Amino acid sequence: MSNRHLRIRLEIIMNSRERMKLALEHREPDCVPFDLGGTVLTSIHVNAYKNLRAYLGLPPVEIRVMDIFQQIAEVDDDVRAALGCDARNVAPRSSATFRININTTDMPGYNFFHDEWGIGWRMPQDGGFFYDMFDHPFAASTSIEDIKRHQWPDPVDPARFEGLWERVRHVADDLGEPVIVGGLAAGFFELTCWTRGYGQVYPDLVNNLKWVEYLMDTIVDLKLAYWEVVLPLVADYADIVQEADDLAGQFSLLISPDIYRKVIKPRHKKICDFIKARSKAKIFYHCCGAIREIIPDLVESGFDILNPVQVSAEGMESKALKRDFGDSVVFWGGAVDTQGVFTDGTPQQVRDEVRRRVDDFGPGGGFVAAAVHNIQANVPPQNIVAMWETIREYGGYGAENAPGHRPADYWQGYPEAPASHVRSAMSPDARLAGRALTPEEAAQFLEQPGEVPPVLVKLKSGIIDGSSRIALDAAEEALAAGISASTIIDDVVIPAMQIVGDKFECGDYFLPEMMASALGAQGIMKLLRPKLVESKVQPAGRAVIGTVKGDLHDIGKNLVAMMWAGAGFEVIDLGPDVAPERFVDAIRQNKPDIVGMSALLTTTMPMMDTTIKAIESAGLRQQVKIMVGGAGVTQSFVDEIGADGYAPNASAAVRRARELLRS
Ligand code: B1M
Repeated sequence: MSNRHLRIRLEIIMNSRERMKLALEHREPDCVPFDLGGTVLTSIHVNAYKNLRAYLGLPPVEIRVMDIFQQIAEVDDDVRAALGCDARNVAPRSSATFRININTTDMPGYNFFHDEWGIGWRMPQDGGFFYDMFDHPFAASTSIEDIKRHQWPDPVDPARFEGLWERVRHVADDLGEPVIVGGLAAGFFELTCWTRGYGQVYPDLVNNLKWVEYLMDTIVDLKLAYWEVVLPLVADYADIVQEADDLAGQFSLLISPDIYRKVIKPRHKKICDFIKARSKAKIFYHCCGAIREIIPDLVESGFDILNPVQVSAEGMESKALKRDFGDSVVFWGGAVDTQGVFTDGTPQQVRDEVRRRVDDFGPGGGFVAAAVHNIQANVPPQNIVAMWETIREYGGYGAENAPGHRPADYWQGYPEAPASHVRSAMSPDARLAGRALTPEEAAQFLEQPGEVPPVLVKLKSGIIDGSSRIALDAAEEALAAGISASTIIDDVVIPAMQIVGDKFECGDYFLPEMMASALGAQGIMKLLRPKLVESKVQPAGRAVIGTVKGDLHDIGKNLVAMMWAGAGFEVIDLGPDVAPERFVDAIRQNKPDIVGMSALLTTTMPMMDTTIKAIESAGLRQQVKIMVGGAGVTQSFVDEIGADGYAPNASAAVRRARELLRS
């Protein structure tokens, strides 16, 4: 296809900066602004970009990488011109005191480096798509002194700002494009997760709050120092400034609204107030997943723009979002989700989807059209062009047929989402997390008739409220009092984790509470395992689990592993990024009853299929049940790849594993 053939039915009458400014003020410009490559969160993977260029009939070029971690491309001017991209990133440069040194020899199979925050990143040499984190400077720290001693990046190193003013002036005055000023790395909560490790931060929010707040404040201070220098420098040229944190998953927030309001929101507000006191720029905030419940809080914090508007996540239905929050936030993204038809649908399906989103988000302005998150490596170019054409075709304002004025004749049975289609906020029960249960509450949770030894009450409440130290002490006390390991597990640990799982499933518990409880249960299982072996008690089953090759998302996999351990399974956790041959080796070595695989990316889900085939080829398929899960995994996918089972969450994973082992 040649770029001459791209169809634009629209009369373009504004430049990109004028168009964007109106849209950000919730007014209708000539057409919906379109963003590809304007931020490191609305760009395109280098592989997809290469394909797109070829499809547009543009000559091959050496592709510049905009962000090494995500392997996304710098969108070249010829593509920008062909598609009429309306946003351009003017990111500060990296500090002169730091240079990325990619080591290609010292970690077999990987290229790796440490960034200026001390975080280690690696990418598989064989077909890797991304650099993934593997090393966190505070992974083992508990002391505030460690945070003080750490070699933090210099946020105001003049090298970062060299030539910045000239660049913003050029973008605004010469190119007539809006100026988006990038922040200092990721958001403060995200950087907290990256420097500490996701597995630690969430339980920290329950039982190590002072330490983790100190870490957060250290990072917030670095961010403020950065904005203090950059904002006066770019002055009124800055139209948009960028911040980002991931606070939600596919079905709910990762942390409770309560923790958001108490711990994160005051810091978000501090950053936004600081920026707004120095600039008229709108604040762009990236947060994936199901964030509906805290959108009013984000607005109160001072964010003006929400991205990526993950319309496939729970409660993120476009029409209802626009209806409920369209006056107070700009939606930047949401045009089509890489989790769905964008990747595996036909161009016509993409067109239908995009038109529907343009019709939902477009009326009255307040919408910048972009795909949900960076366009992933496996999105076909014809679908990208179908998205773009539809935005251009249906995104024109002013005409009779503009968004909000045409009949919805193309979409039958379009659901009218209720105002609050999300998991509930924490019920009063959940507030038990963070304090010990009263004896009455604990006895109620034990659901056991008759007298319960107080030490077991203490143990059970310790697990449920995430106080791992109390729980472990109680387990030791119970053993010393002659209570058997199997009684402790069967009567206390498993029922306690069942309650924790139920609370997670029904939305009373979020990741911090769940992980704190699960860590407690894991510690107890470690303590009890030798006793079980001594008394020849068999575990409920043996499980091998891992996140598949190329995929780093391990929060959900860790939860499943912890819940399995809490349910009495012996769990061999292979970690994230596990190649098929490692699964095969682990089966040979450990002879598990069940193999669990997790994948969160549409680009890595096919690796589950590859892994199952490798297990089959090794002649091991009949020996194990295979269970899979992850945000995008559905029952039909499970059937397609021939897995034995699937569970939508960690609690269901326990039930399903038991069923599979019975079958
Ligand atoms: Co990423 N990410 N991410 N990410 N990330 C998603 C998955 C995404 C949906 C966001 C989006 O589009 N808005 C998107 C994927 C889109 C797609 O596939 N088309 C995405 C992307 C694109 C990416 C990158 C490519 C980044 C990029 O281009 N910008 C990059 C890829 C890195 C890599 O994997 N190689 C990336 C990186 C990251 C972070 C490092 C920043 C971080 C991961 C940290 C970590 O795990 N250590 C991250 C996060 C946090 C997310 C979101 C926001 C949250 C995921 C999560 O932890 N959820 C996610 C948004 C979303 O999910 N909508 C997103 C909480 C967790 C408890 O849920 O993992 O679903 P989940 O697990 C559940 C169930 O699924 C189930 O039980 C769990 C507990 O209830 N389950 C199982 C899981 N495994 C199971 C196994 C079972 C049974 C049940 O049996 C064995």
